[in-house]
Amino acid sequence: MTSVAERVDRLERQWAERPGVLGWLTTTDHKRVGLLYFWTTLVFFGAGGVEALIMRSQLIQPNNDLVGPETFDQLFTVHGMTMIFWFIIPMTTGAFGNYLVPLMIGARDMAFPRMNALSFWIFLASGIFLYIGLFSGFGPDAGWFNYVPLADRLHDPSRNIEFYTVGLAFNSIASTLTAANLIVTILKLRAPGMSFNRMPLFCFAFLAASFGLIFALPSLSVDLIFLFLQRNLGFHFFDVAHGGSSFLWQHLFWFFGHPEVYILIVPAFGIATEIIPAFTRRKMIAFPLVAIAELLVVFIGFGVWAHHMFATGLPSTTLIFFAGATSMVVIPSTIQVFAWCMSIYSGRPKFKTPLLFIIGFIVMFVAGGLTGIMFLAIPFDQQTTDTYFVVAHFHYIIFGAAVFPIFGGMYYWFPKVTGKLYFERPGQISFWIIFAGTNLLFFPMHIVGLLGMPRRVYTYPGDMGWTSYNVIESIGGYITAVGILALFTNLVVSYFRGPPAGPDPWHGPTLEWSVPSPPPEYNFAVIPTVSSAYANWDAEDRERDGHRLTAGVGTLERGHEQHVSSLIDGWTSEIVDMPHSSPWPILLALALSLLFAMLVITHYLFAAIFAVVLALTLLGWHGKEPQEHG
Ligand code: HEM
Ligand SMILES: [Cu+2]
Repeated sequence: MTSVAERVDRLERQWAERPGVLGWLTTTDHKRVGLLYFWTTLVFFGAGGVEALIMRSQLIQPNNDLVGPETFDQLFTVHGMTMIFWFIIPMTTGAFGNYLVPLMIGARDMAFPRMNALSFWIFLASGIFLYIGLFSGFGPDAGWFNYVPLADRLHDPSRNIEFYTVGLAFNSIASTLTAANLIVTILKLRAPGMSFNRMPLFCFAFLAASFGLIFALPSLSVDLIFLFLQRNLGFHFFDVAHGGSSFLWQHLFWFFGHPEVYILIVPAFGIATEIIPAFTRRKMIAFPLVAIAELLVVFIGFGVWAHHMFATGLPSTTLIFFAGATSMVVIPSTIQVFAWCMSIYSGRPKFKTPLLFIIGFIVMFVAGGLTGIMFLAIPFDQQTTDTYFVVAHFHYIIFGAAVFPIFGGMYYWFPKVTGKLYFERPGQISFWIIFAGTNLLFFPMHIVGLLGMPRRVYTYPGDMGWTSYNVIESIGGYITAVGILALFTNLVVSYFRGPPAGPDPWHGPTLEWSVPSPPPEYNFAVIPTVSSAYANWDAEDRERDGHRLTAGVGTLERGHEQHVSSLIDGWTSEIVDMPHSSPWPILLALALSLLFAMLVITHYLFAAIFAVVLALTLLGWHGKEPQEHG
């Protein structure tokens, strides 16, 4: 009779990866890929934050000359791009999604482990790309939505916009791969018994965001390709003088751009629906409604894009339609706000740091949502579009409804990822500093916007009545920076000095709390069986796992094995052998980076050569993997 210790030992040997740096360069383990995303997106968050603080330092007083207009243009453009494409989306889908989704559904890995690693290396390369552009003075400088004709060759003759088009197209490949991986993993690798109505709300949120990415990114990619062809090969897609239309850029961009803002915040909703039950000791109110609302927000988000074009002269019937469609988004959003609030109110809340960040998120999201509703009034939008009122609105929504849950999630899953507890008191202090700082920073922007201050101005005259608001905003920015530094200092110190956490310090509702902290490479010694969306609270099921492990039922220990489940009911339909760590993902990303680099400098011959190298690498990828383990 094989003992449990022998089974666990066998699993550890089968799932162990190479040691050292080589292990990280060839890893396909979802947890390691998740951590690579986590650390890399934090670096980009830092870069985006520094850009923001330079802008706030420039704007702290009128007629300032800390930076000039061209530099300021690059700062706000790269800041916006970085925060959206290189911080929030890869942090939620790439870091949180990769690390947690397989653990929450009871799987051993993501559906496509090598593709997962590939998505990370492409993401990293695309970010290095963008910052080579910025540091060489060719940073994108026409704003994050890059309108033509401002961004065409005539008005922006240098390479800046090539770093925009090629950089974003490159980044989109990584997001598409991650989204496809999350969708297949959530639909096909769930633990036995995990039917849809027993799947955590976190997974519904990531499923919704992933479908959003799959359907939105093609519109952006087509737009980017059209602009690259117009700027470099004489096409006329957006060139009005030759029958093109600058409206085409805006329609294609916002058909992507508006769903994008929900793709930014819906995963964060998922984080909230994990933290609230854990710290209120009760299940989420209206579970099915919240699950549907998470999917509906993204779905409706595809039908509202022209609300970004209320001041472009579109026919009023069109404007009224899009204003009406936009108002529908309020319904699924409000369902979620009520469910979060009523679950906290009717539970036994413990106001620990993760829950504080979720309460801060609800406050900021509602504040940002209310100004969003104001834009439905078309004349109001036509008055305030391109002013600081808009900048205030989207920072409340994005910083409030995405970054706050991300910070809360960092604190909540810190014990799971590190095996250590963080220091609670400094945690709460970091929350209050960030909460006060962001409101001091972003709230006055509403007022100075209503007073007529346009966005994207690198300076302003002293007699407009805007100065005091800008001073407050900048001080708020510095305080926010101090709060964020306090947060990371606390986590780093806790990593080295924190008390041991054990597998389940919060008695969390989902399966990641049923495995050791940090989780072993094979995740589960025995594939758990599930009978509710709060599987870790189902003590009988967890006890049965122990018996099944002893008996060797569901341990899948014959190789690098993973169960595959039926789509709706989540019953196991087959067992597959998963690929293991591999050099091909990083090699493929390298070949792709060289191809894109040649496109930026429009060296088409070399681009063609690297396209051949890329094809050869793909052939290698589909060949036999070098054997690693007995
Ligand atoms: C850390 C705190 C932050 C500060 C101090 C800050 C500050 C700023 C400032 C001053 C601008 C330029 C406004 C203008 O001149 O038009 C800006 C623009 C922008 N910010 Fe932030 N921001 C912060 C965080 C974020 C985050 C977390 C996001 C997340 C996505 C974000 C997204 C954007 C976008 C999209 C723009 C518009 C860029 C454009 O006009 O093209 N910001 N931000
Ligand atoms: Cu929108």
